[in-house]
Amino acid sequence: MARLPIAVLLLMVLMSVVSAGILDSIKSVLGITSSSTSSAIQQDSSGANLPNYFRIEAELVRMDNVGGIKSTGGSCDTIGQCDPVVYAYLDVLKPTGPFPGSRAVEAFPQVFTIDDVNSPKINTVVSADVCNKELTKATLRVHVMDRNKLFTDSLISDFDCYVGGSVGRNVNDAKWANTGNCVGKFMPDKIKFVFRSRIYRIDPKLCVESANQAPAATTSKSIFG
Ligand SMILES: [Ca+2]
Repeated sequence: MARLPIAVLLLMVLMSVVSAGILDSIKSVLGITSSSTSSAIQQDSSGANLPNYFRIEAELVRMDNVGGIKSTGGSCDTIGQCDPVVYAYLDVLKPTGPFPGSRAVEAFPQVFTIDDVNSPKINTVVSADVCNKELTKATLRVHVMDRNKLFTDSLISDFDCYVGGSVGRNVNDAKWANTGNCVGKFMPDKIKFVFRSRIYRIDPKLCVESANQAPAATTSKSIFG
């Protein structure tokens, strides 16, 4: 007599496991569907029970500015091409907020500079760690100025680049997402910025959250660059 309830119990457990599996499959299908229209970061199910220590890397690939213009639409320079100075950081604190996100523009690190090239290949990687926290979104913030020797630098444009894709289990498992266009804030039809990103789990001992913290605001630059 005692065997029957146990058998029923086992059957119920089995059915609940199967239905949970189906539910997960449905959720996963829905997740894949939504990722095609947004840039939400997709957590891998295999890492769901691992501690939340992540590294995000974003490569600033290139800027396309064939016309050599600045944010106002005018030419960067009367003679020659633009002299881009690129400042950028990965925003994991206020990724959905408006530009410039969690840091003041003055506190963006300079990551690249070149003279007399309107559309430079940049190929520079910036990274940020998320330590012991949920990771759902990240945004690469980019601020590009035209350097001028005699006068103040002029704004070329600002960009928000939405990081998405799957999370690698470790650096070897991490795959670069396809390159994508950032959202330009000025002359978006004429000045474009291309980036790509990858995300992977890291050893908690390697996680350096201070890299995400906004440094103290720097004093304004000399008007004669
Ligand atoms: Ca210039």
